[in-house]
Amino acid sequence: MKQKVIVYSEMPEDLVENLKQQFDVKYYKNCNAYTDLLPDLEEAEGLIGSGLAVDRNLLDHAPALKIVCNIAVGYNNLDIGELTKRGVMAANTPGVLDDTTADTIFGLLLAAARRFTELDRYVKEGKWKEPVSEAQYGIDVHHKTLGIIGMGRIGSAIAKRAHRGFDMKILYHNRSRHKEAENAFDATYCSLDELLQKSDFICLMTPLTPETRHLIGDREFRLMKKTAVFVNGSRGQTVDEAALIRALENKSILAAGLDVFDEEPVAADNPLLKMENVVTLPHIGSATSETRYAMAKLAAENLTKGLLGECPPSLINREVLQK
Ligand code: 8YV
Repeated sequence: MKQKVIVYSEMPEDLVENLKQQFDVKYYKNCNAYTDLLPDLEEAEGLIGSGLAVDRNLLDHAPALKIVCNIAVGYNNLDIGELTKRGVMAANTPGVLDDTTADTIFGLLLAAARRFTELDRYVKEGKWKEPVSEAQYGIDVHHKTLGIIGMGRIGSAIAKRAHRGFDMKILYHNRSRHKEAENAFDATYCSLDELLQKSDFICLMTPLTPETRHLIGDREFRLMKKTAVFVNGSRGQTVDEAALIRALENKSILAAGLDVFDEEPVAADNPLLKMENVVTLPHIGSATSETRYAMAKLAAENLTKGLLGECPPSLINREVLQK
């Protein structure tokens, strides 16, 4: 009998077909909570998709589960401790989205500095009646200082663009030193406070963990330059959003570029949506056809290998193999 697999997010049809050849696939294109999956959860050995909270509640209903595959690099939706305790493998999709996500984040940075979205509205609303003046000027990006919080794969891809393309000076803060980025992009390691004080642009790229929740709040915004542009490409909860709103209202920073929010989709009455100096995106870091396909393919490979008794290429909790 084929092993039962639940696909809980939309996935390219050819990849679903491949999975169907090997497994008994239950495809839920729209799933908001694990309770939607209850008809199949009891017997499921594999779970693949993005964003579903895989916690104790779900796991209590999934006693046969062997592997959970995120179609995402971030895995704050997975309770890794609980999965490992129960001997369930967890996998994500690192690497394949680095360049695409770095492009998005650098685009946000440029858009916020040069006021692209605000001035796009200005043109479309018929307000462009004469040559632009100081009122429409932005600030330069090239030759400025970029602070990257979280120098992982995506952070490094941002550093590469900034250093090689825009002649920027790179500061970074990370759990550990990143010698490759130091050598390749002349990146300088510094404390979080020093980075916040010295950077013209700040990109927050750290994964969401208990340690990074609300990493940036009132105190941190106060440390930033009044001319700083803050970009969040990690998770909404790494920032105290109320503090960000205060910082923008009090003009203690210049502008922000946000791909992620505390609540997603963002509520229509969120004050950030009314601010001209905030560029907002609907969490599209990795959202290109090519990259989303590559992520789904890697996740499917993780799933297949895991269920066939091989080591998934991007297994997160290697400890389960020792059990
Ligand atoms: C999306 C992401 O969360 O990979 C991640 O961690 O942030 C994004 O790519 C996800 O893949 C789609 O919902």
